[in-house]
Parts: sequence; C-alpha cells; structure tokens
Amino acid sequence: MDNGTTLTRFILEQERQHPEATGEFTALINDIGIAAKLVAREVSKAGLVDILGLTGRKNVHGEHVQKLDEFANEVFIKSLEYTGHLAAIASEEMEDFCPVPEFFPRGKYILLMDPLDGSSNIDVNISIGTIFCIFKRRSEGNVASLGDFLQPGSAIVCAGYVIYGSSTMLVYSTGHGVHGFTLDPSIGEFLLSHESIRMPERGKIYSINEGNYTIWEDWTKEYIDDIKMKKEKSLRYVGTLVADIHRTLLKGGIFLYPGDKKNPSGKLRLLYECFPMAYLIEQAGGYAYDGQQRILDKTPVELHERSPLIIGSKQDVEEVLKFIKGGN
Ligand code: P6P
Repeated sequence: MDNGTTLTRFILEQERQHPEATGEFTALINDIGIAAKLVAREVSKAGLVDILGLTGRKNVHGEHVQKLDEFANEVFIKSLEYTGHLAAIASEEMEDFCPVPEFFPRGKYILLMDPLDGSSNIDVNISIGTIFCIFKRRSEGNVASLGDFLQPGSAIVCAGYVIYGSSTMLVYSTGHGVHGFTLDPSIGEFLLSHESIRMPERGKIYSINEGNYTIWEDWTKEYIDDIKMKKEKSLRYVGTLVADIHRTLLKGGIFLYPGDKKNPSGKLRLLYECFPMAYLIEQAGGYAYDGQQRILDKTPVELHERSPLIIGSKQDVEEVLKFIKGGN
C-alpha cells in the first residue's frame, strides 16, 4: 500500500530532478512544515485555552494583536533562524526586519512572512493562514540590509502558504510548479495531495468585499455589475486572503482587493501577501496585476507598503484589465 509521499521525500525528489537545486530549500521548507504543525496545533485548540482574546497590544499597523499572531510569529522565527540558510526575517508583526542572531550562521536567503493572515477570523473558527516568500540576498557582508527585502517580485525564489482550515495544508513553489501537501495528524506528516496544481483558464467564482461598493472606482463597479448581469459567476468571499486564494488556485475565478477612493493602494501588503500569492498563481498558469502592472514586476520602496491585487484565472484577469482600460 502506498503510504503517500511526505513533504521531505517530495522535496528531495524535486531536488534530484533539478541539478541547480542546492538542497537549502529542503531544509527551509521542512522547517516551515514543522513550524506550521506547531501553529496548527494551537489554532486547532484556540477555543479551548486562553490563547484567544486580545493581548491589548497593537502591531505596527495599529491593529489589535491576537495572542495567536504573536505565537505564530515567534514559532516561525524560532523554527527558521537556526537553519543557517537565512540572514534575516521580516514579518507583518514586526516594524523592522529581524537579522538572524549572530550566534547562528547566517545564510544567503531572506524570508518575508505574514505569520497569521486573517487573524480577525480566529475567534469565529474561519480558516486562517501563514504566507511566506524567500529571496536571495543581494547585499554582501554579515548583516542583511533593507535593500535585500526591497527586491522586485520577479526575484522571488520560493513562496508558499499554510492554510489552517478543515485540514491543514502547505502549498509551495520553488519555480517548478505548485504543489500541495495535506497534514495527516495521525502521523504528523504533510502528505502530497495536490501535485502540479494548474488553474482553469476561466472560473465561475468572483471574490471581492462588496461592502466597499460605494468607495469603489467606476471600473470596479462596472466590472462587478457586468458579472452580476451576466449571471456567470457566484460570489465567494471568506475575508482571509489565504482561504480566498487557495479556492481560486484550485477552482479558478477571480479575486480582487482593488484600490478604491478611500485607499488608492488597497489594503493588502505587497511584500508578504501580494508577492507570494502572485508567484504561486502565475506558477499555476494564472495572472496577478495591481491594475496597472504585473504584481511580480513591482519593486517595493517600503517593507509594509500596500498594493491593489487583481489575481486569478488568466482570462478572468484579462477581462478585468479591459474594464480598467475602459475597453469593456
Ligand atoms: P476586508 C485579513 O485581515 C486580510 O489582511 C486578508 O487576509 C483579507 O483578504 C483581507 O484582510 C480582508 O479585508 O477589508 O475585506 O475585511
């Protein structure tokens, strides 16, 4: 009986298929898997122990920090900083990037993460997630610089997410397709469940927060009104980026968090939300734009800058771009 392909085995087999692979991702992705299991354990019992509720502290964006946010941030940092493959880590939960402590060897990669995306959904038992992407350092010397984090999205070498939902899944890509692994809690292993994910060219779902309708730009109203008139798509919106993108990756369709009259840059963070999701969706045959340009062609100027995001099946994104250009 086939006991399934573990994450470790799959990464090693991928490494053998790609001579340029150095094996450093093997260790990093394995350790991301371990951190994900530790966070999944706490998420699954969040309602049972006093880990819920606000810390009373706020993160750098003025948002109340759930205890699980802090826990997840610490777990991922502690699980990755010792590997010797990373020089520094940046996180939605930290104002500045965090160099790997000097008593650990510092490697040639840097990691950006949203350790617990959708944390406002923790208390109502809706799926939440972790999002990450990895770049190769550009700076020399022992300490990474801010410039190492402000690279164009096209320089990403690895990206992925963990979704803590009805099951816990780890989805990642190192540029050779997108692969999904489902945690088997009975053996504590992530087993290959979705190899080489490919998106449909067009989907039957659209995903946007319609509560923002009155502050949308005209093109957004026209596009969504057109979808409703044609009755070709159903609306699904979880309010956790990882969950909405995971559904879009598997079933196709379109997700939009556009800029609007109140927030022209939208809400989502470019470096650790838009970049990783754009990398994965494009690896699976989809598109990701900010409305004016391809997300992965953008070069950030600030660690926590925001970006509009229009992402999903190729033909659905192309349709949106027509409305933006006014050529609908
Ligand atoms: P809204 C969660 O807070 C988050 O950052 C993303 O995970 C999600 O896509 C978005 O915000 C939801 O924002 O304004 O629709 O509640």
